[in-house]
Amino acid sequence: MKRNNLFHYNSKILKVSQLAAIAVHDYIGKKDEISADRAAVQSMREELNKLDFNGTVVIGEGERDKAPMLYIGEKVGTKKSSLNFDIALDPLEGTKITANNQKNALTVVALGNKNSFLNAPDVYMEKLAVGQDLPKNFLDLDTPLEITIEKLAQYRKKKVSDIVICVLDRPRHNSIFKIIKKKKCKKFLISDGDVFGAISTAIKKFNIDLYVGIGGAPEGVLAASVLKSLGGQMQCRLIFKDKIQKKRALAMGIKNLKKKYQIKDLIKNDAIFVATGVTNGYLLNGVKKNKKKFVTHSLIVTTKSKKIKFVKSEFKI
Ligand code: VTB
Repeated sequence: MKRNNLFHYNSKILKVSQLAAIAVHDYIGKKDEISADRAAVQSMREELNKLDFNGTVVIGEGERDKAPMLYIGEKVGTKKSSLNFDIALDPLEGTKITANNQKNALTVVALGNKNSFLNAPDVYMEKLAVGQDLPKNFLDLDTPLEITIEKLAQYRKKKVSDIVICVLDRPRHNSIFKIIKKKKCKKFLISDGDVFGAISTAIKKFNIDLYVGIGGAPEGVLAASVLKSLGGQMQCRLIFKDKIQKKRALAMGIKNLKKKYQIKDLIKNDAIFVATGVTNGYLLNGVKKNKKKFVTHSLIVTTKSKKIKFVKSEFKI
C-alpha cells in the first residue's frame, strides 16, 4: 500500500465530521447529553461505513459492552478494500457543553495508517502541551510546574507574569491554580474540551503558552495528532483509578503503566485530523441552520500539510 493513499481521504473524513455536527444540531441546548452524543455517533458510524477502506476504531466510545457503537475494536468502512486504516474519534467532544449550549463543542475524527495511534484506554491522562520553536524534549511531567513556567518564559522572551496557561476548570487542578497564582501567570480556563486546550498552544492567535492538567486519554491522543502536524510538543501519562482499569490497559497492550508519552509514542505514523464546530467556540463557529441549508465550520490538519486549513461548507436541506 502506498503511504500517501491516506491523504486521498482528507475530504471524505472532513465530511464525516461535518455530517456528525449537523446531526447534533437539533440537540444543542436541549439538556440531553446522551441523545446529543448518540446522534453524533450514529451519523459518524453511518458515514464511515460508506467509505471504501477497512477501518478499525482504536480510540472510540469506550469498550464494546458499554458503548453500542464506535467502540474500540469496531470495524468500519465498506471492508471491501485493501486499505487498512486506524481511526481515532470523539464523535462529540463536549457532550455537556452541547447539552447546555456553551462554547467549544466539536465533532472530531482522525484517520491514520495502521498502528498510527496509541491504543489508549478511556481513562484520565496527565497532559502538558506547548507550541512550536522550543528545544527538543522541553516538557517533563516530573519537573515542577514552576520550573517549566520559568523555562518557558525564558525561551519565549516573556515575563513569567505574561505566560498564559490553559487549564480545565476542575477542583482536581487546585494545586495547579495555586502555582499559577503564585507565579502571577495568566489563566485561560476552559469548562470542557481539552482537545482545544492542548492544540491551542500551537495556534498563535490564542496566545496560549502552556496547556496543563488532567483530561481524557482519548482526547490526549487526538490533540497529539494536531500537535505532531503543527510542530508542538506534548507529554502525557495515563492515570488509573483502580485495578480494573490497569488490567484493561495491560490487555490493550500498554506495557508500562507509568510511561511518559511523547507525541511520537501517541502518533506513530501519518494522520489526518478533522474537527467541525457544534457550538460556537474559540477555534470554530458552531453549525448553523436556516430554512434552506446547514452551514458548517471545520478545520483539517494533516502530517503532510503541517498546517491548519479552515473550511466553511453549506449543505442543502
Ligand atoms: C475530559 C476532557 C474532555 O471532558 O475528558 C473531560 O478531556 C471530562 O472530565 O475534553 P471530567 O470527568 O472532569 O468532567 C472533556 O472536557 C469533554 O469531553
